[in-house]
Amino acid sequence: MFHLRTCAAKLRPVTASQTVKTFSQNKPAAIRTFQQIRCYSAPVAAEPFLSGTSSNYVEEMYCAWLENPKSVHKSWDIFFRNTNAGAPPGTAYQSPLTLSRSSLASVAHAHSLMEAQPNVDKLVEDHLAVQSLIRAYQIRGHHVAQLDPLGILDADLDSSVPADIISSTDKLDLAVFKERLRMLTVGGFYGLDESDLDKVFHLPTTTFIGGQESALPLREIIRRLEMAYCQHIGVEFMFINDLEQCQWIRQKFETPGIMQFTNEEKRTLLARLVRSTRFEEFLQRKWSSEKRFGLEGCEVLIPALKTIIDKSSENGVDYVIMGMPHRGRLNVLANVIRKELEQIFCQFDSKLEAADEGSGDMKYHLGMYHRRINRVTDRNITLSLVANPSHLEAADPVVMGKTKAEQFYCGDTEGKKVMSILLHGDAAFAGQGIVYETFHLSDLPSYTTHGTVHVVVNNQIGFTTDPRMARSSPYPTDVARVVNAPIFHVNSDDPEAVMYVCKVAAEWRNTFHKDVVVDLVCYRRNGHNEMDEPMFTQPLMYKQIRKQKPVLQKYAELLVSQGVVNQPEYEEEISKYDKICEEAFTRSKDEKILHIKHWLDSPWPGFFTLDGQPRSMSCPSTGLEEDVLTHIGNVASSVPVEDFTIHGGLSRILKTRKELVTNRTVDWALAEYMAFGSLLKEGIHVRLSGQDVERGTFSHRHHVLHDQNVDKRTCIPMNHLWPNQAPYTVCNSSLSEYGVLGFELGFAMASPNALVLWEAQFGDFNNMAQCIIDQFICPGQAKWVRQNGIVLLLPHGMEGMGPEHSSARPERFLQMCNDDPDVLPDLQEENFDINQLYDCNWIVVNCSTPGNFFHVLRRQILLPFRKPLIIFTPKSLLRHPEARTNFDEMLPGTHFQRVIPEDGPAAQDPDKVKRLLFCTGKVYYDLTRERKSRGMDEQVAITRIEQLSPFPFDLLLKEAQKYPNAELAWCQEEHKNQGYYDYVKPRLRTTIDRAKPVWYAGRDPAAAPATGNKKTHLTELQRFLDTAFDLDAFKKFS
Ligand SMILES: Cc1ncc(C[n+]2csc(CCOP(=O)(O)OP(=O)(O)O)c2C)c(N)n1
Repeated sequence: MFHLRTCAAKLRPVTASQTVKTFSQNKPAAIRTFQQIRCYSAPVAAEPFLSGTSSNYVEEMYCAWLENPKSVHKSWDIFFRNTNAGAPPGTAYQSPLTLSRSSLASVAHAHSLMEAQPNVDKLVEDHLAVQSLIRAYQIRGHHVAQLDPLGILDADLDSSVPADIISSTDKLDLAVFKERLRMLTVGGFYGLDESDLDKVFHLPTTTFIGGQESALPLREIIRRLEMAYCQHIGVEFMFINDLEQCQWIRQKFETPGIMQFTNEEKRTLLARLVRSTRFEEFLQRKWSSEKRFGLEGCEVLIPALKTIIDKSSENGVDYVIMGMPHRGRLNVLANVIRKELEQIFCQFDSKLEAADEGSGDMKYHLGMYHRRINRVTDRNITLSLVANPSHLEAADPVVMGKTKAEQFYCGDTEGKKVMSILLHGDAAFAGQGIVYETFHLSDLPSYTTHGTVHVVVNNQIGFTTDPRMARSSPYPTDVARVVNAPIFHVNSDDPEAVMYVCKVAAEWRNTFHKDVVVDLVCYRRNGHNEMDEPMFTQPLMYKQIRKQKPVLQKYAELLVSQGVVNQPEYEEEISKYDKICEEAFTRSKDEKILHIKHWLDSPWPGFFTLDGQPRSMSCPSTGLEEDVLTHIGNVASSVPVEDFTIHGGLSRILKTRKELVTNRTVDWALAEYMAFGSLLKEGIHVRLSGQDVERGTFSHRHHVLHDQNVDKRTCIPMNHLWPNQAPYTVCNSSLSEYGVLGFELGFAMASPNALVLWEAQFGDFNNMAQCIIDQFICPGQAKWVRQNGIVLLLPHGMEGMGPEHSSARPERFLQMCNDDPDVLPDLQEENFDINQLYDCNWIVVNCSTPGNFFHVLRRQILLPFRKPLIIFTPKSLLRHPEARTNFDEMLPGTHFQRVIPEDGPAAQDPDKVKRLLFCTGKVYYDLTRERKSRGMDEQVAITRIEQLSPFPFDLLLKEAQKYPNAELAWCQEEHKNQGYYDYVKPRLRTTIDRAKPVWYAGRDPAAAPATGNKKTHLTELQRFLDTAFDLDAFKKFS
C-alpha cells in the first residue's frame, strides 16, 4: 500500500465543478500511455502486479514521475528508472524493505501510514470500480437495452438485470434508480457509494464516453454508458478478441452525440417508411385473402437495407447479392431492388399463364437481378436477390458462393466491389445448422466473401412458436459469435437507431471485411401469413400488437413534432406513393403472360440467343490434339518451379504418371488433369472444392504440391500449363457438405464459362447436403428457369468398406430424373442425344474408363446449355491396371460414350450369345474377370451403360437387337432396392417394347447400403456373380 500514497494527490477525485483538463493535455505527446513507452523494452503485461485495470493508475504515476521523480514513492521511482533503462519484465520492480512480510515492524509501519492516508485505498479502488463499471456496461449493457417494441419479452429471454449495471428503466424512476445504485454500491458490486456520484473519475482509454473530456463525474459516466448501451440499441461485441475492432465499435456507440441525423436524412427515412408501409397496405387492400408474408411490424427493414446499400455504395460497392426468406420479400423486391410494381402485382393474378417451360415457383421465392442508379450516391449499383426454396436458410451458402464468384470474375480480391447481404428470421437463424456452416466459410481464403451483412427480422415468433421454446441461446443471433461478428440488436420502433446500426454495420464490413449482424427486434402484426390467426397461440402478445401504433405513424408524429416535416407534406408523400401503386396496378392488368425469365437472379449475357435459346443444338468432339494431351501429361508429372522439394512418395507417383504419358495412356487422375487442363487452355475457369480435394481423399490427385522444406510453400502445376490460361482453383473445404455444396452451386450460378465441381469425401456423405440437391440442383431450372452446370463427384462402389463408405445412393439421384420410363422417345429425331440432354433436369453418369470421365467433363462445358452433372466416381478403379485409356480414344473426333458396347468375342458372333448383361461402373471389371475365369467370353456379352440419365434408349436398343438369342439381365453390385435397377429395368423394357424379361443379378434387398463385414461382402459378391453367369439361373422364373 505504500506505493499508493505518493500518488494520492494525483488520484484524489476532483469535484465536478473543478475544471477538468484532459489527461492528454497534461502529458507530453510522445508518452501517451505507459504501455507504449514500455513496449520497446519490456511488455507491461509481464509485470506480475499490472493488469488492464491497474495500468491507468500506474500510467498516471508514470506521468507524474516524468515531471518530478520525487512525486512518486521511492519504490516506483526505482521501478520507473529500471524500466526506462530497459530492465526485462519482472525485474524492474524491487520490493521496498518495509513491505517485507517477515517484518512485523514494517507491517505496523504500513498500517500507520494507511491510517495517515485513509483515502488512498478507496481512491484506487474507486477508480478501478469505475473502470469495471464501464466494462460492465460494455459487456452486459445490451441485456437491459430496451429492444422489444412491444415491451413484453426480453430480447435475450432473460428478465433479470445484471447486478453490476443500472438499467434504463431504473433510471426513469428516481426512487428505483437510487435503490439500484444503492444495491450496486453499498455492499454491492464495486464498493462505490452514492456519495461518489458527484466525484470525478479519470476515464480509461477503453472508453469514448468522455468525448473531448478525459474525466467525468460518476453520475455522468453512468448516464453516458446508459445512453450508449441501454437504450434502443444493444451492442454485443466484447467477445471479439481484437482490440482495434473493439475500440472501433466503442467509438461508434459511445462517442457523445455520434448518432445525429440531418433533417434531410430524417425525411428520406420517413419517405422510405412510407413506401414500405403503404406497399403492404396496398397489397392487403387489393388481395386481402392472398398469402404474401407481409412485413407489417418490421417495416423498418426497407430503410434498413437501403441504408446498408447506400453506405456500401458510398464506399465503392457496386454489386450487392442478397438472400432472404419469405417475410417481406415482395416489399424488398419492390422497394429495395426496385422490380417494376406491375410485374409484382400481376403475380397475384390467378389467370396469368406461364410463358416459360418449367413448373415455376411461388412469387415470394423468385429471384431478381436489377441494375440501376443509387439515388443517394449517384453511382451505378447492381442488385441481385437469389431465388430460394421454402427451406429456410438454405440459400445462405448459395448467396455466398455467387458473391465469391462475382468477386472472382471481376478481380475483386478484397470484396470492395461485390458484397453479400443475408436476411434471416429469428427462429430460422437460431435453429438451422446451415447458418453455422455458412458462418464457418466466411473467413476461409477460397470461400470468403470478405464480410456479409446479416439482417435478422426478429419478430420474436417462429410460425406459432415462442422463442422460449425455439432456442436455448439468449439471442437468436448467438451463432454469429463463433466468427467474432459484432451483433447490433436494435428496437425496430426506433427507425433512427435502426439506420444508425445499419450504417455502422456497413462501415464495419467496409473497414474490417468481416461478417456483422443487425438484429431488428420487431413484431409480426399478422399471423405467420395473412390467413393465420395468431391469437390462438399468442393471445397476450397479440393484444399488445393490436394496440401498437405502426412505426410509420410514430415516426411521422415525431418528425412533425420536431418540425422536420409538416402534416400536409407527410400526407402528400403517402398519396404520391399510393398513386404509384394504383397506376402500376392498372398496368399489371395488361400482363397476360408470366415470364419467369424476368425473375432470373443470374443472367448469362451472350451465352444464349436473345430469346434465351441455346446457340446450337450440337456438341463438338470433346477429344484433343495429341500434343495437348502430352503437354498436360508432362506438367502433371513434373514440378514446374525451381528449388521445390516434393515428398519421395509423390516423386514415385509423378514418375508413374510420366510413364503413362510416355505410353500414351491415362489413368483416372491423369484423365481428370487433362480435362481440367484443356478447359483452362480454352479460357474456362475450373474450380474444384470439397473435403481434401487438393490431394484427393484416395491420394491419387495431388493437385497441390507441398515443399518438404519450406512451411506453407505450395505449387499448383495446373496453373503452370499455358501462358494465357484461365486460373485453376482447387480448395480443401471445411467439413461441411450442405454449406460447401450450396456455396459451389452459387459459384456455378455466376457464369456458364466455368467448370465448378464439388467432390464428396465419399459419395455417402452427399445426403448431408440433401436440401441443396433436392431443392436447388434437381429442380432449379424447372422452378426458376435458371440453368446450372455444377458437377458432383461422388466416390461410389461396394468395396467392403462398410455401410457409410460405399454408396452415393444412385437410386435417389435416378429417382429424381424427369424422363418417362414408359415412353420410348423418338429415336430418329435429329440430335437425339443433345435434345435429351436439353430436356433433362440433370445428367447422371457412372464412367467405367478414365477416357470417358475425361470426355464427360469436357462435354459439360462444350454443350450449348448447362445442366447439373452427377458423376459416381470410382475408388478402386483409380489404381486398377485395366482402368486405363489410350490417347487414341481421346484424340479429335472422339467423344463421350453414353454406352460402351461389348467388343470382345461375344460381339463377333452375337447369335451365339446366351445372355446380354447390362451394367454400369466398376462391377464391369468384376464381371469380365469372372467371365474369363469361367471361359464364357462367347456366351455372355457385357454392355456398359455409362450415361444412366438421360437414358440412352437409342444405343441400348441397338445392343438388344444385336443379340437376338440372348436373355437380358441387369447386373449391379448394389442391393436390389438400391443402385440402378429400379430406374434401368422399366426403361430397358420400354426400349425392347417389353419383348423380353429383364432379369436381375445383384445383391438382395437390404436396409443398409453395404455390410461392415469383409467376408460377407465377398460372399455376396460371389453370389451375384454366380447368378450373372449361371445360364439357368432365371429359367425357374420364365
Ligand atoms: C427448413 C424449414 N423448416 C420449416 C419450415 C416451415 N416454416 C416456415 S416459416 C417458419 C417459421 C419461421 O420463423 P422465423 O425464422 O422466425 O421467420 P418469420 O416467419 O417469423 O419471419 C417455419 C418453421 C421451413 N420453411 N423451412
